[in-house]
Amino acid sequence: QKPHVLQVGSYPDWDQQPLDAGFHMHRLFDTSDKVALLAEVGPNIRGIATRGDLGAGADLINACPNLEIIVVYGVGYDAVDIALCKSRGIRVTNTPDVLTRDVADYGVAMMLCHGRRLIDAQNWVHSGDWSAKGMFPLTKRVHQARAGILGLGRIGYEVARRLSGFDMDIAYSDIGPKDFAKDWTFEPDPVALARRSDYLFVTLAASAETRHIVGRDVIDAVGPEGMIINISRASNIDESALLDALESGRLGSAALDVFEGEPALNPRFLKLQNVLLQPHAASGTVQTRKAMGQMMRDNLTAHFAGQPLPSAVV
Ligand code: 8YV
Repeated sequence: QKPHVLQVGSYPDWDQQPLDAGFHMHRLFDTSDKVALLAEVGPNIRGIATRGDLGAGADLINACPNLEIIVVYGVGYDAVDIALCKSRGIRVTNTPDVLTRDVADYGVAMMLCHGRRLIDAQNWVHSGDWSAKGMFPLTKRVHQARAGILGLGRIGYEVARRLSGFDMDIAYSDIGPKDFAKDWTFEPDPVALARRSDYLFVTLAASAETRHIVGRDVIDAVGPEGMIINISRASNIDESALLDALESGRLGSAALDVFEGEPALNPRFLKLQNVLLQPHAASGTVQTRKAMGQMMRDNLTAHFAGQPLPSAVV
C-alpha cells in the first residue's frame, strides 16, 4: 500500500514520475473542487508535498488528521504553519544549500541588469532608436558602489561574496555581527543600513518577526538614487509603501523576484518603468531544481522507511 501524499503544486516530470511510482499522489492543484478532494482523501493523507512559494496552512493541515510529514520543495518554509506542525508532531523538511548560489547569482544579475538598464538597452536596439536617436542614455556605475545586505544568512553571504568581486563597499544587518564577515561592516539598524546603500538586497528568511521589515522608513532611506533587490519573500517588504515610493520617485528603482499574491501581481507594478519584474525564478536552473526535487523526495522516502530525514526543520 503506497502512502497517500497530497501534492499542493506542480513539479517537473523528473520528480513527478518517481513520486507517482513511490506514493499515491493526490494533486490538489489539478482538481476543480479542492474541498471535495480534501473531504474524500484527507483522512488517508500521511504526507503533504508542497513548494516554498505555496506552503501548507492550517486549513490544509487540519483536513489531514493522520498527517505525519510536510516536505517543502524550496528553502523557505514560512508558508507552512510551523506552530501547528509542532503541536501535532508533524515533521517538516525543506531543501537548503542546493539553491543558495543560484539565488545569489540571480540577485546580482538583477542588480546589474536593472542598474545598467540592459532590458531598456535591448529595446533601444530592437526599436531602431539606436540608429534614430544615437547612443543609449548613460547609466550609473555598479562597481565600487555601496551595497547593503539585509540578512546575512546563506544566500545573503553568497550575494556579499559576489559583490566583493565588484569592489563594492559592503555592509549588512543581522541579529549580530558574523565572525566570517570581518571584511564587511555590521550595521544592526535596517534604516541606517539602507541610508548607506546604493543597492539594498533583501535576503532575510521570512517570518512573523521580519514581516514588513522594509517599510517606508527603510525605503525612504534607500532614497531616489537607490535600488531595492528582493530575492527572499514579498512579506519582508511593505509592498504598498514600496509602490507609493516607486510611483512618487522617493525610491529610485526596485528589482523583485517575489510578490504578494504571486503569480498575480498588484497591477500597479505593471505601469512602472523603474521596476524589474521577475517570476520567482531565482532558483530556477535545471541543476538546482533537480537537486531540490531529489532532496524533497529523499525526505519523503526516508520518513516512510523509518530512516533519519536529510533536511528536517521540525
Ligand atoms: C522555490 C523558493 O523555487 O526556495 C524557496 O523557498 O521560494 C524557491 O527557491 C519555489 O518555492 C518553488 O516553486
